[in-house]
Amino acid sequence: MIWDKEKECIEREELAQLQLEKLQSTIHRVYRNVPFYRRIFDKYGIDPDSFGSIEDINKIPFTTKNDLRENYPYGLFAVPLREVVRIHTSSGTTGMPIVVGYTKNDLKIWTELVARVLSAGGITKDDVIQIAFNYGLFTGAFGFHYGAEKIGASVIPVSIENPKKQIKILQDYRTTAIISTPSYALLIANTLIEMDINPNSLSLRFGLFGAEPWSERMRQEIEEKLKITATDNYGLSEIMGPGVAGECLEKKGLHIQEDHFFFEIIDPQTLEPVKEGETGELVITTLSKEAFPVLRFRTGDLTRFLPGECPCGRTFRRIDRIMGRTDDMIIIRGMKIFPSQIEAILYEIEGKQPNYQIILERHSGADHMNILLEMSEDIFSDVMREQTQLLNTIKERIASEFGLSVNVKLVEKHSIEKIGEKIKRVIDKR
Ligand code: DLL
Repeated sequence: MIWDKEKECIEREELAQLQLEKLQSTIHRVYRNVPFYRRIFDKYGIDPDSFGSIEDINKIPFTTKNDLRENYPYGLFAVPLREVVRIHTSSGTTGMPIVVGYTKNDLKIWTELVARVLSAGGITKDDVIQIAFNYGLFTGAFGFHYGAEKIGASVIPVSIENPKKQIKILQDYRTTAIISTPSYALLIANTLIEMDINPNSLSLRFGLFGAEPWSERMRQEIEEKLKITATDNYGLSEIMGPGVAGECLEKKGLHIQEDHFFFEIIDPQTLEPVKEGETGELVITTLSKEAFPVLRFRTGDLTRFLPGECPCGRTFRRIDRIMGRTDDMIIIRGMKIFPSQIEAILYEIEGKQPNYQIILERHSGADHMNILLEMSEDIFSDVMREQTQLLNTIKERIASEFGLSVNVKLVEKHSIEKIGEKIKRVIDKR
Protein backbone atom coordinates (compact mmCIF):
# COMPACT_ATOMS: atom_id res chain seq x y z
CA MET A 1 0.00 0.00 0.00
CA ILE A 2 1.35 3.44 -0.82
CA TRP A 3 0.78 6.29 1.50
CA ASP A 4 2.39 9.57 2.18
CA LYS A 5 4.45 8.65 5.25
CA GLU A 6 6.27 11.97 5.34
CA LYS A 7 3.02 13.91 5.68
CA GLU A 8 0.80 11.42 7.47
CA CYS A 9 3.37 10.55 10.14
CA ILE A 10 4.47 14.09 10.85
CA GLU A 11 5.75 14.91 14.37
CA ARG A 12 3.10 16.74 16.44
CA GLU A 13 5.40 19.73 17.04
CA GLU A 14 6.17 20.14 13.39
CA LEU A 15 2.45 19.82 12.64
CA ALA A 16 1.58 22.59 15.11
CA GLN A 17 4.08 24.92 13.41
CA LEU A 18 2.73 24.03 9.97
CA GLN A 19 -0.85 24.62 11.13
CA LEU A 20 0.05 28.01 12.61
CA GLU A 21 1.77 29.18 9.44
CA LYS A 22 -1.14 28.05 7.29
CA LEU A 23 -3.67 29.63 9.66
CA GLN A 24 -1.81 32.95 9.50
CA SER A 25 -1.85 32.98 5.72
CA THR A 26 -5.52 31.90 5.59
CA ILE A 27 -6.45 34.71 7.96
CA HIS A 28 -4.65 37.28 5.85
CA ARG A 29 -6.25 35.93 2.72
CA VAL A 30 -9.79 36.10 4.06
CA TYR A 31 -9.23 39.50 5.66
CA ARG A 32 -8.04 40.84 2.32
CA ASN A 33 -10.54 39.12 0.05
CA VAL A 34 -13.75 38.22 1.89
CA PRO A 35 -15.78 41.23 3.09
CA PHE A 36 -17.83 38.97 5.41
CA TYR A 37 -14.72 38.00 7.39
CA ARG A 38 -13.20 41.47 7.21
CA ARG A 39 -16.36 42.88 8.80
CA ILE A 40 -16.18 40.31 11.60
CA PHE A 41 -12.50 40.99 12.29
CA ASP A 42 -13.12 44.74 12.35
CA LYS A 43 -16.25 44.41 14.49
CA TYR A 44 -14.47 42.36 17.16
CA GLY A 45 -11.21 44.30 16.87
CA ILE A 46 -9.24 41.23 15.79
CA ASP A 47 -5.87 42.11 14.32
CA PRO A 48 -4.98 39.66 11.51
CA ASP A 49 -1.34 39.94 12.60
CA SER A 50 -2.07 38.88 16.16
CA PHE A 51 -2.09 35.11 15.67
CA GLY A 52 1.06 33.91 17.41
CA SER A 53 -0.12 30.41 18.27
CA ILE A 54 -2.80 28.09 16.98
CA GLU A 55 -4.78 28.59 20.22
CA ASP A 56 -5.34 32.21 19.16
CA ILE A 57 -7.95 30.80 16.82
CA ASN A 58 -10.31 31.11 19.82
CA LYS A 59 -10.54 34.83 19.11
CA ILE A 60 -12.45 34.22 15.90
CA PRO A 61 -16.24 33.80 16.10
CA PHE A 62 -17.72 30.63 14.63
CA THR A 63 -18.99 30.49 11.05
CA THR A 64 -22.40 28.84 10.70
CA LYS A 65 -24.32 27.24 7.86
CA ASN A 66 -26.57 30.29 8.02
CA ASP A 67 -23.62 32.62 7.39
CA LEU A 68 -22.77 30.59 4.30
CA ARG A 69 -26.37 30.58 3.12
CA GLU A 70 -26.70 34.34 3.55
CA ASN A 71 -23.75 34.82 1.23
CA TYR A 72 -25.33 32.82 -1.59
CA PRO A 73 -24.01 32.25 -4.16
CA TYR A 74 -20.44 33.64 -4.31
CA GLY A 75 -20.22 36.04 -1.36
CA LEU A 76 -17.60 34.03 0.53
CA PHE A 77 -15.31 33.25 -2.38
CA ALA A 78 -11.82 34.52 -1.68
CA VAL A 79 -10.72 34.54 -5.33
CA PRO A 80 -12.30 35.99 -8.49
CA LEU A 81 -14.58 33.60 -10.34
CA ARG A 82 -12.11 33.32 -13.21
CA GLU A 83 -9.77 31.43 -10.88
CA VAL A 84 -12.48 28.99 -9.87
CA VAL A 85 -12.38 25.80 -11.91
CA ARG A 86 -15.09 23.74 -10.16
CA ILE A 87 -18.31 24.39 -8.32
CA HIS A 88 -20.26 22.06 -6.03
CA THR A 89 -23.13 22.66 -3.64
CA SER A 90 -24.36 21.52 -0.29
CA SER A 91 -27.88 21.67 1.09
CA GLY A 92 -28.89 24.83 2.91
CA THR A 93 -31.65 25.05 5.48
CA THR A 94 -34.34 26.73 3.42
CA GLY A 95 -33.99 25.34 -0.02
CA MET A 96 -31.13 27.62 -0.98
CA PRO A 97 -27.97 25.58 -1.49
CA ILE A 98 -24.54 26.61 -0.29
CA VAL A 99 -22.23 27.09 -3.25
CA VAL A 100 -18.58 26.12 -2.87
CA GLY A 101 -15.77 26.77 -5.35
CA TYR A 102 -12.35 25.23 -5.96
CA THR A 103 -9.25 26.69 -7.62
CA LYS A 104 -6.88 24.42 -9.56
CA ASN A 105 -4.75 24.15 -6.45
CA ASP A 106 -7.78 23.32 -4.27
CA LEU A 107 -8.59 20.45 -6.64
CA LYS A 108 -5.00 19.23 -6.50
CA ILE A 109 -5.08 19.12 -2.69
CA TRP A 110 -8.56 17.57 -2.62
CA THR A 111 -7.37 14.84 -4.97
CA GLU A 112 -4.31 14.21 -2.81
CA LEU A 113 -6.35 13.99 0.39
CA VAL A 114 -8.85 11.58 -1.15
CA ALA A 115 -5.95 9.48 -2.45
CA ARG A 116 -4.75 9.30 1.16
CA VAL A 117 -8.08 8.07 2.55
CA LEU A 118 -8.41 5.58 -0.29
CA SER A 119 -4.94 4.19 0.48
CA ALA A 120 -5.82 4.08 4.16
CA GLY A 121 -8.91 2.03 3.23
CA GLY A 122 -6.80 -0.54 1.36
CA ILE A 123 -6.94 0.77 -2.23
CA THR A 124 -3.94 0.47 -4.56
CA LYS A 125 -3.36 1.01 -8.26
CA ASP A 126 -4.34 -2.61 -8.88
CA ASP A 127 -7.92 -1.99 -7.80
CA VAL A 128 -10.97 -1.68 -10.01
CA ILE A 129 -13.20 0.85 -8.28
CA GLN A 130 -16.93 1.17 -8.81
CA ILE A 131 -18.14 4.60 -7.79
CA ALA A 132 -21.81 4.38 -6.87
CA PHE A 133 -22.38 7.99 -5.80
CA ASN A 134 -24.31 10.46 -7.93
CA TYR A 135 -22.08 12.47 -10.25
CA GLY A 136 -23.27 16.04 -10.05
CA LEU A 137 -23.30 18.92 -7.64
CA PHE A 138 -22.75 16.49 -4.75
CA THR A 139 -19.04 16.20 -3.89
CA GLY A 140 -18.99 12.44 -3.26
CA ALA A 141 -18.53 11.02 -6.75
CA PHE A 142 -16.11 13.58 -8.21
CA GLY A 143 -14.06 13.68 -5.03
CA PHE A 144 -13.47 9.94 -4.93
CA HIS A 145 -13.13 9.73 -8.70
CA TYR A 146 -10.10 12.02 -8.91
CA GLY A 147 -8.47 10.54 -5.82
CA ALA A 148 -8.82 7.02 -7.20
CA GLU A 149 -7.36 8.04 -10.57
CA LYS A 150 -4.42 9.65 -8.80
CA ILE A 151 -3.65 6.34 -7.10
CA GLY A 152 -3.76 4.76 -10.54
CA ALA A 153 -6.74 2.48 -9.89
CA SER A 154 -9.21 1.72 -12.70
CA VAL A 155 -12.29 3.82 -12.04
CA ILE A 156 -15.81 2.86 -13.16
CA PRO A 157 -18.03 5.95 -12.76
CA VAL A 158 -21.35 4.09 -12.51
CA SER A 159 -23.24 6.67 -10.42
CA ILE A 160 -26.54 5.65 -8.79
CA GLU A 161 -28.24 2.94 -10.81
CA ASN A 162 -30.66 0.17 -10.23
CA PRO A 163 -28.90 -2.29 -7.87
CA LYS A 164 -29.15 -5.11 -10.42
CA LYS A 165 -27.13 -3.05 -12.88
CA GLN A 166 -24.55 -2.37 -10.17
CA ILE A 167 -24.35 -6.12 -9.56
CA LYS A 168 -23.90 -6.90 -13.26
CA ILE A 169 -20.99 -4.43 -13.38
CA LEU A 170 -19.55 -5.87 -10.14
CA GLN A 171 -19.60 -9.28 -11.82
CA ASP A 172 -18.59 -8.49 -15.38
CA TYR A 173 -15.95 -5.82 -14.72
CA ARG A 174 -14.48 -7.75 -11.76
CA THR A 175 -14.78 -4.74 -9.45
CA THR A 176 -12.52 -5.01 -6.40
CA ALA A 177 -13.73 -1.97 -4.44
CA ILE A 178 -17.04 -0.16 -4.16
CA ILE A 179 -17.61 3.39 -3.00
CA SER A 180 -21.09 4.51 -1.96
CA THR A 181 -23.30 5.36 0.97
CA PRO A 182 -23.51 2.50 3.48
CA SER A 183 -27.27 2.20 2.96
CA TYR A 184 -26.83 1.81 -0.80
CA ALA A 185 -24.15 -0.85 -0.24
CA LEU A 186 -26.62 -2.71 1.96
CA LEU A 187 -29.28 -2.45 -0.72
CA ILE A 188 -26.86 -3.96 -3.24
CA ALA A 189 -25.93 -6.69 -0.74
CA ASN A 190 -29.58 -7.59 -0.15
CA THR A 191 -30.30 -7.60 -3.87
CA LEU A 192 -27.37 -10.00 -4.31
CA ILE A 193 -28.97 -12.32 -1.77
CA GLU A 194 -32.36 -12.06 -3.49
CA MET A 195 -30.71 -12.92 -6.80
CA ASP A 196 -29.06 -15.90 -5.11
CA ILE A 197 -25.55 -14.81 -6.13
CA ASN A 198 -22.72 -16.04 -3.94
CA PRO A 199 -20.65 -12.97 -2.86
CA ASN A 200 -17.53 -15.15 -2.99
CA SER A 201 -18.03 -15.37 -6.75
CA LEU A 202 -17.31 -11.60 -6.98
CA SER A 203 -13.83 -10.02 -6.92
CA LEU A 204 -14.92 -7.43 -4.35
CA ARG A 205 -12.51 -6.89 -1.43
CA PHE A 206 -13.00 -3.36 -0.13
CA GLY A 207 -15.80 -0.87 0.41
CA LEU A 208 -15.35 2.77 1.34
CA PHE A 209 -18.56 4.26 2.64
CA GLY A 210 -19.71 7.63 3.88
CA ALA A 211 -21.93 10.68 3.42
CA GLU A 212 -24.44 9.44 6.03
CA PRO A 213 -24.40 8.01 9.56
CA TRP A 214 -24.10 4.27 10.04
CA SER A 215 -23.36 1.93 12.91
CA GLU A 216 -20.84 -0.77 13.78
CA ARG A 217 -23.66 -3.30 13.40
CA MET A 218 -24.36 -2.07 9.89
CA ARG A 219 -20.65 -2.31 9.05
CA GLN A 220 -20.65 -5.97 10.13
CA GLU A 221 -23.77 -6.69 8.10
CA ILE A 222 -22.28 -5.13 4.94
CA GLU A 223 -18.95 -6.89 5.48
CA GLU A 224 -20.60 -10.27 5.96
CA LYS A 225 -23.03 -9.96 3.09
CA LEU A 226 -20.51 -8.61 0.57
CA LYS A 227 -17.43 -10.39 1.99
CA ILE A 228 -15.42 -7.18 2.12
CA THR A 229 -13.56 -4.90 4.49
CA ALA A 230 -15.61 -1.74 4.97
CA THR A 231 -14.23 1.61 6.15
CA ASP A 232 -15.91 4.85 7.15
CA ASN A 233 -15.25 8.13 5.36
CA TYR A 234 -16.28 11.57 6.46
CA GLY A 235 -16.40 14.90 4.73
CA LEU A 236 -18.63 17.83 3.94
CA SER A 237 -18.93 20.13 0.95
CA GLU A 238 -18.56 23.31 2.98
CA ILE A 239 -15.05 22.17 3.89
CA MET A 240 -14.08 20.18 0.78
CA GLY A 241 -16.13 16.99 0.29
CA PRO A 242 -14.86 13.47 1.02
CA GLY A 243 -11.23 13.29 2.16
CA VAL A 244 -11.59 15.35 5.34
CA ALA A 245 -11.29 12.22 7.52
CA GLY A 246 -11.17 8.49 6.89
CA GLU A 247 -10.56 5.19 8.60
CA CYS A 248 -7.47 3.08 8.06
CA LEU A 249 -7.68 -0.70 8.04
CA GLU A 250 -7.49 -0.77 11.86
CA LYS A 251 -11.12 0.46 11.72
CA LYS A 252 -10.76 2.28 15.02
CA GLY A 253 -11.91 5.78 14.17
CA LEU A 254 -11.32 8.22 11.34
CA HIS A 255 -7.95 9.94 10.90
CA ILE A 256 -8.44 13.67 10.47
CA GLN A 257 -6.27 15.42 7.88
CA GLU A 258 -4.64 17.83 10.26
CA ASP A 259 -2.11 19.28 7.86
CA HIS A 260 -4.92 20.90 5.81
CA PHE A 261 -7.62 21.51 8.42
CA PHE A 262 -7.75 22.51 12.07
CA PHE A 263 -10.28 20.57 14.12
CA GLU A 264 -11.97 21.52 17.38
CA ILE A 265 -14.81 19.93 19.33
CA ILE A 266 -17.12 22.26 21.23
CA ASP A 267 -20.14 22.00 23.46
CA PRO A 268 -22.94 23.14 21.12
CA GLN A 269 -24.73 24.90 24.00
CA THR A 270 -21.90 26.76 25.74
CA LEU A 271 -19.68 26.91 22.62
CA GLU A 272 -16.71 26.14 24.88
CA PRO A 273 -14.28 23.34 24.00
CA VAL A 274 -15.35 19.99 25.48
CA LYS A 275 -13.05 18.13 27.86
CA GLU A 276 -10.57 15.81 26.13
CA GLY A 277 -12.41 12.78 24.80
CA GLU A 278 -15.92 14.13 25.35
CA THR A 279 -18.52 14.25 22.60
CA GLY A 280 -19.44 17.58 21.07
CA GLU A 281 -19.84 19.44 17.80
CA LEU A 282 -17.01 19.25 15.31
CA VAL A 283 -15.67 22.65 14.21
CA ILE A 284 -13.32 22.88 11.24
CA THR A 285 -11.06 25.61 9.88
CA THR A 286 -9.57 25.18 6.42
CA LEU A 287 -5.82 25.81 6.32
CA SER A 288 -5.06 25.50 2.61
CA LYS A 289 -8.23 26.33 0.72
CA GLU A 290 -7.94 29.20 -1.76
CA ALA A 291 -11.40 29.65 -3.30
CA PHE A 292 -13.62 28.89 -0.30
CA PRO A 293 -11.73 29.18 2.97
CA VAL A 294 -13.84 28.95 6.13
CA LEU A 295 -12.89 29.79 9.69
CA ARG A 296 -14.22 27.76 12.61
CA PHE A 297 -17.14 26.28 10.70
CA ARG A 298 -19.72 24.61 12.94
CA THR A 299 -20.36 21.35 11.11
CA GLY A 300 -23.41 20.34 13.18
CA ASP A 301 -21.83 16.85 13.44
CA LEU A 302 -21.39 15.21 16.83
CA THR A 303 -18.26 13.21 17.54
CA ARG A 304 -15.27 13.02 19.90
CA PHE A 305 -11.50 12.81 19.61
CA LEU A 306 -10.28 9.28 20.26
CA PRO A 307 -7.39 8.94 22.70
CA GLY A 308 -4.05 7.30 21.98
CA GLU A 309 -2.07 6.51 18.88
CA CYS A 310 -3.23 4.35 16.04
CA PRO A 311 -1.24 1.15 15.46
CA CYS A 312 -1.11 2.01 11.75
CA GLY A 313 1.57 4.63 12.42
CA ARG A 314 -0.27 7.67 11.15
CA THR A 315 0.16 10.50 13.63
CA PHE A 316 -3.03 12.33 12.68
CA ARG A 317 -5.58 12.11 15.49
CA ARG A 318 -8.79 10.18 15.06
CA ILE A 319 -12.42 11.06 15.59
CA ASP A 320 -15.16 8.60 16.44
CA ARG A 321 -17.83 7.82 13.86
CA ILE A 322 -20.35 10.67 13.58
CA MET A 323 -22.96 10.06 16.27
CA GLY A 324 -25.62 12.53 15.22
CA ARG A 325 -26.39 16.11 14.38
CA THR A 326 -26.98 19.19 16.46
CA ASP A 327 -29.71 20.32 14.06
CA ASP A 328 -32.66 18.57 12.41
CA MET A 329 -30.96 17.84 9.07
CA ILE A 330 -32.27 14.58 7.59
CA ILE A 331 -29.79 12.38 5.75
CA ILE A 332 -31.45 9.93 3.42
CA ARG A 333 -29.54 7.96 0.79
CA GLY A 334 -26.66 10.41 1.22
CA MET A 335 -28.98 13.34 0.46
CA LYS A 336 -29.27 16.11 2.99
CA ILE A 337 -32.70 17.65 3.52
CA PHE A 338 -33.99 19.96 6.22
CA PRO A 339 -37.63 19.58 7.40
CA SER A 340 -38.01 23.29 6.62
CA GLN A 341 -37.42 22.50 2.93
CA ILE A 342 -40.24 19.93 2.92
CA GLU A 343 -42.39 22.34 4.90
CA ALA A 344 -41.83 25.07 2.30
CA ILE A 345 -43.12 22.76 -0.45
CA LEU A 346 -46.18 21.72 1.58
CA TYR A 347 -46.86 25.34 2.42
CA GLU A 348 -46.66 26.38 -1.19
CA ILE A 349 -49.00 23.63 -2.34
CA GLU A 350 -51.46 23.93 0.53
CA GLY A 351 -51.27 27.70 0.79
CA LYS A 352 -51.07 27.61 4.58
CA GLN A 353 -48.91 26.31 7.40
CA PRO A 354 -49.12 22.51 7.21
CA ASN A 355 -49.25 20.11 10.13
CA TYR A 356 -46.98 17.31 9.08
CA GLN A 357 -44.58 14.69 10.31
CA ILE A 358 -41.72 12.98 8.50
CA ILE A 359 -41.12 9.31 9.29
CA LEU A 360 -37.93 7.64 8.15
CA GLU A 361 -37.79 3.86 7.85
CA ARG A 362 -35.42 1.24 6.49
CA HIS A 363 -36.69 -1.90 4.74
CA SER A 364 -34.20 -4.47 3.41
CA GLY A 365 -31.44 -1.90 3.35
CA ALA A 366 -33.46 0.75 1.52
CA ASP A 367 -34.37 4.01 3.25
CA HIS A 368 -37.87 5.43 2.85
CA MET A 369 -39.43 8.75 3.73
CA ASN A 370 -43.10 8.87 4.66
CA ILE A 371 -44.83 12.18 5.14
CA LEU A 372 -47.98 12.33 7.22
CA LEU A 373 -50.05 15.39 6.44
CA GLU A 374 -52.95 16.38 8.65
CA MET A 375 -56.17 17.24 6.86
CA SER A 376 -57.46 20.73 7.40
CA GLU A 377 -60.73 22.36 6.35
CA ASP A 378 -59.04 23.48 3.15
CA ILE A 379 -57.71 20.14 2.14
CA PHE A 380 -60.41 18.06 3.72
CA SER A 381 -62.17 16.85 0.71
CA ASP A 382 -64.50 13.92 0.36
CA VAL A 383 -63.67 13.85 -3.25
CA MET A 384 -61.15 11.07 -3.50
CA ARG A 385 -59.88 12.35 -6.81
CA GLU A 386 -58.93 15.73 -5.30
CA GLN A 387 -57.07 14.11 -2.43
CA THR A 388 -55.16 11.83 -4.77
CA GLN A 389 -54.27 14.81 -6.93
CA LEU A 390 -52.96 16.75 -3.91
CA LEU A 391 -50.82 13.83 -2.78
CA ASN A 392 -49.45 13.35 -6.27
CA THR A 393 -48.55 17.03 -6.60
CA ILE A 394 -46.61 16.86 -3.32
CA LYS A 395 -44.81 13.68 -4.38
CA GLU A 396 -43.90 15.13 -7.76
CA ARG A 397 -42.58 18.37 -6.27
CA ILE A 398 -40.40 16.51 -3.78
CA ALA A 399 -39.18 14.16 -6.49
CA SER A 400 -38.25 17.02 -8.79
CA GLU A 401 -36.60 19.08 -6.06
CA PHE A 402 -34.66 16.35 -4.27
CA GLY A 403 -34.71 13.41 -6.68
CA LEU A 404 -36.36 11.44 -3.90
CA SER A 405 -39.53 9.40 -4.11
CA VAL A 406 -41.58 9.65 -0.93
CA ASN A 407 -44.89 8.37 0.37
CA VAL A 408 -47.40 10.99 1.42
CA LYS A 409 -50.42 10.08 3.49
CA LEU A 410 -53.32 12.25 4.62
CA VAL A 411 -54.25 11.68 8.25
CA GLU A 412 -57.13 12.91 10.45
CA LYS A 413 -56.94 16.38 11.93
CA HIS A 414 -55.08 16.44 15.31
CA SER A 415 -53.97 12.83 14.87
CA ILE A 416 -50.23 13.55 14.79
CA GLU A 417 -48.99 13.20 18.32
CA LYS A 418 -47.71 16.34 20.02
CA ILE A 419 -45.02 16.67 22.66
CA GLY A 420 -46.33 19.54 24.73
CA GLU A 421 -47.43 22.05 22.15
CA LYS A 422 -45.11 20.79 19.48
CA ILE A 423 -45.29 18.14 16.80
CA LYS A 424 -42.07 16.18 16.58
CA ARG A 425 -41.29 16.88 12.93
CA VAL A 426 -38.99 13.95 12.27
CA ILE A 427 -39.22 10.40 13.59
CA ASP A 428 -36.24 8.36 12.53
CA LYS A 429 -36.98 4.63 12.89
CA ARG A 430 -33.92 3.45 10.92
O1 DLL B 1 -21.53 13.90 2.28
C1 DLL B 1 -19.30 14.41 1.50
C2 DLL B 1 -18.99 12.96 1.46
C3 DLL B 1 -19.23 12.25 0.30
C4 DLL B 1 -18.42 12.31 2.54
C5 DLL B 1 -18.92 10.92 0.23
C6 DLL B 1 -18.10 10.97 2.49
C7 DLL B 1 -18.37 10.28 1.34
P1 DLL B 1 -22.37 16.79 2.11
O2 DLL B 1 -23.38 16.30 1.14
O3 DLL B 1 -22.07 18.24 2.16
O4 DLL B 1 -20.98 16.10 1.86
O5 DLL B 1 -22.84 16.31 3.54
C8 DLL B 1 -22.04 16.51 4.67
O6 DLL B 1 -22.93 14.49 5.66
O7 DLL B 1 -21.90 17.20 7.73
C9 DLL B 1 -22.43 14.81 7.93
O8 DLL B 1 -23.59 15.21 8.59
C10 DLL B 1 -22.79 13.78 6.88
N1 DLL B 1 -21.72 12.78 6.71
C11 DLL B 1 -20.75 12.75 5.78
N2 DLL B 1 -19.97 11.66 5.95
C12 DLL B 1 -20.46 10.99 7.03
C13 DLL B 1 -20.09 9.80 7.72
C14 DLL B 1 -20.72 14.74 1.92
N3 DLL B 1 -19.08 9.04 7.35
C15 DLL B 1 -22.71 15.90 5.88
N4 DLL B 1 -20.83 9.46 8.80
C16 DLL B 1 -21.84 15.94 7.11
C17 DLL B 1 -21.87 10.22 9.21
C18 DLL B 1 -21.57 11.72 7.52
N5 DLL B 1 -22.27 11.32 8.59
